[in-house]
Amino acid sequence: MAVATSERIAEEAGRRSEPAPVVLVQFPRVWGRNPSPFALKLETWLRLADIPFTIEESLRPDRMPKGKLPCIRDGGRLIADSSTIIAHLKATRGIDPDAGLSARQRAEALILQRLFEEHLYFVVVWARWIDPEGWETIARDFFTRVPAPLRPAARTILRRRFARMLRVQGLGRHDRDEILARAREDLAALSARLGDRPFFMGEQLTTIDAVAFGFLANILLVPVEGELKRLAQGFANLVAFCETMEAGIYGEGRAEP
Ligand SMILES: N[C@@H](CCC(=O)N[C@@H](CS)C(=O)NCC(=O)O)C(=O)O
Repeated sequence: MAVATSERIAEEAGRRSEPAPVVLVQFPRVWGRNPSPFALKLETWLRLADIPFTIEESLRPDRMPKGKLPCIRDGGRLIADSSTIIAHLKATRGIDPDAGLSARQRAEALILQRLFEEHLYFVVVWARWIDPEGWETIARDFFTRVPAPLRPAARTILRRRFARMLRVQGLGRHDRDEILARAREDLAALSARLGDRPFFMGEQLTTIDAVAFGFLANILLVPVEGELKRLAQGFANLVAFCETMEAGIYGEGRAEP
């Protein structure tokens, strides 16, 4: 019967049709990779989950649902927050790199994620925007899209904004040595947790490795010189982890979106 046949064809086509690629909305890359640890985390996760995506560059986090980047556009929806986005993609694409983890490993991954996102992140912000050595690079490289006459004002406004943010968050109330001591503790804990295994959960590449790469690559693989980078370089396994991730996920032969 003609109708039944065309219905069957439509049904079959529907089953086969892939969802449109996700659009990753993020700040433009600087130094060849995303300078936002959260955006680099998400881009790394999309690559490790093998989810097709395209990139839309934005300098307007204020136009996003939560006033921050990254976001994604997926089937007409604009979704904010790297972790919310990963949960959404796991649910809608049926892809979960963490499926093999035990309840205890999931708990450990969450604790590690909080260390990266709720503490080390602020150390990175301090090392870039406040510490004079890092600020030199940021002042030079982060404002190239701002018209030259506006650059000095843009630098002052943004640097003040980050100083205020760090004060409200709390890290900015410590002196340089105290901040660096805390950074050293974070890095030592991460290094001890990674040990001699290739990935944070062992042999298996999971979401926490995308989180870790987003942050560690933004310390170790970027030209922001300073004590934070020198401290991190003292942990050979963290350096090796970054190099393995970089080669495996972004290396030669991996297509750019
Ligand atoms: N929880 C968010 C954090 C994102 C975030 O902090 N993004 C920063 C850049 S690293 C941002 O957009 N800041 C812009 C602003 O605060 O105006 C996530 O996981 O995506």
